[in-house]
Amino acid sequence: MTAATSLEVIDSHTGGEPTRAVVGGLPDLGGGTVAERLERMRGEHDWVRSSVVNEPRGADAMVGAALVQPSADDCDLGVIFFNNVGYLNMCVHGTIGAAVTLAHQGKLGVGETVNLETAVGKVAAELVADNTVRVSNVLSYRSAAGVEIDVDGYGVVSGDVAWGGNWFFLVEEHPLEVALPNLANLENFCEQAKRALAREGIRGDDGGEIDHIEVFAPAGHGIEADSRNFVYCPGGAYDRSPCGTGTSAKLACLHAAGKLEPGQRWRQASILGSVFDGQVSEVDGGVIPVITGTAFVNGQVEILFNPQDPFRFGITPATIS
Ligand code: PYC
Repeated sequence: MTAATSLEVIDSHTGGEPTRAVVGGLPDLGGGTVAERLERMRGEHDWVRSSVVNEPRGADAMVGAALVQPSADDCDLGVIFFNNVGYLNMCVHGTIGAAVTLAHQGKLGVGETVNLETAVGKVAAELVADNTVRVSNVLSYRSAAGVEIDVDGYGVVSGDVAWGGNWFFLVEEHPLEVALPNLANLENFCEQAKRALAREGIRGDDGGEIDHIEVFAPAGHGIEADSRNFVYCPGGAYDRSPCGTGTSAKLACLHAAGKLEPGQRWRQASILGSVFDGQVSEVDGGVIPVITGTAFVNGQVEILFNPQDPFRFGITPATIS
């Protein structure tokens, strides 16, 4: 492990969901694509992830965004996303957070766009107004419709499998109230659904684990939106935002079902009532979702590593086993 001195981070939240951008102090992750450097970070420098997002400094819902040099000529920056248990392919709320972080640093002005290399392709983030960012995401598509799984405690449930930069299982019909007071039941349902997918060998069509579960309800509560969701993330935290990759997966499913025209607006509310505005354009093999959301920088921290602190690299299962 590289001797850690300090890491510079800037905190933001996108519709209530935190992003901690690492803007200085990263160890040398070597060359290659962002996907290759993500694997190097996972294999050799996972202490960065656990120090930044795990307790005692972080929280389960926090997503990290390590800003690195891009390898692609048409990108301005690279970004590696991570969470409390591992690495994310892509994260739209984190991209929105990264863009307002760049604005806070004076590196992105209103009307300007930053092209970002992620582990799964190029995305573009335009600062359309102070704190408002429009993200053009990776190609998204529905890979299977009406997939039935047997969820412990709930019986047979049908949902769609879709890619929006991460793999999602999207459930419209379920017995749950999609509201914060029902959090424990929502989490239990989603965890059981995730286990059922694994048990029944249902994966994304590239063999990837379906590690995000998304359930929907009418927006309700006086919220101006087309739908409200609850998104259960790998690691057991729920997304406080409407989840941009999850919204992308939803848009891809709506489009595939003939329920969303190119350019038609879809407003996706989160369990907290924060809203992402989405629309798609058609491309070969699916759609390019464009998601607009709002984020605020709310902290700037230097992470310190006292050699006498047993939890300086964050609390992980390895710390306590
Ligand atoms: O906004 O794409 C997203 C996201 C993924 C996981 C948490 N947020």
